[in-house]
Amino acid sequence: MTRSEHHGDDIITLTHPSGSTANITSFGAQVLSWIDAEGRERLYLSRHADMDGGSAIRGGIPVIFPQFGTGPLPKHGLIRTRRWSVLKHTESSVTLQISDDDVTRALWPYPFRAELEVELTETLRLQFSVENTGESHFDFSAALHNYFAVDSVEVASVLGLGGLEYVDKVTGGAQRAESDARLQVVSQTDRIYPAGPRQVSIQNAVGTSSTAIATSDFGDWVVWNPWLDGSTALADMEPSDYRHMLCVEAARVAEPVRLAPKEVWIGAEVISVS
Ligand code: TA6
Repeated sequence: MTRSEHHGDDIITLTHPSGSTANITSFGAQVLSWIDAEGRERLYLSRHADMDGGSAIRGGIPVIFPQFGTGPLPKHGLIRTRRWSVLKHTESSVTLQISDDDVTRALWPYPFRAELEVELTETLRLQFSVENTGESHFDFSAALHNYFAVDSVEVASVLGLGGLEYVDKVTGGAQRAESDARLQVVSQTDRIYPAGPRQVSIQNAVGTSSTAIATSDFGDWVVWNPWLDGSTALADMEPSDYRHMLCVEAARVAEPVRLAPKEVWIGAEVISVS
């Protein structure tokens, strides 16, 4: 069964008069594809991704909540592997929602309601919101784990993180400073940049075009590429595909958010091409 046949009923397609399109699955409310107005795919999706709803989908834009990375909960939290429901759907936008249930409460005892709005204009805009529907506060981390398509990771570079301190997860969490204005990924890379700038971009992402990500809510940035050894170790990724993807993620991980009862937290990102 091919991916599209399997998820045929489940894929929500957004279209825009410019000719751009986006596909979203209700499994994890994950954006799987964004084709720009020039017909170029801007997101990476592994051809070996598990699309059967059994595990996380490798690629697109996984939504991470309430835990980023490893910890007491399943890696990257609870909602990237759950089915969401569609609240609203127009030609160019969709809003999906998910709430706590027996499965989430067995792992994390907090009532919540989360929404993801995906809007296709000249840009792709994602707005993630979380409401605390319980009686006590909770703390959470969150991220939009963007897997961007790059023609070649050796040619692409990340602009906007120069001079910043980062946590280097590849060397066990060492604190380092980014010395170059332009980050060239040349080996396994897994970094958290706390309190980064509003916008970061990938230069020469697809051809000579750049992919830019802007957010004023998330605050932190994560840059990840598994390189050859890391991608070889992943069952759901072609080893050589590390060359064709680069994760640049809008994240809130350095300082978790504390959400009081009835409070809502909103984190949005706008992805554009230039
Ligand atoms: O965002 C980077 C990261 O946390 C890496 O440490 C790497 O493990 C990646 O996410 C992918 O995680 P996954 O659970 O999807 O294999």
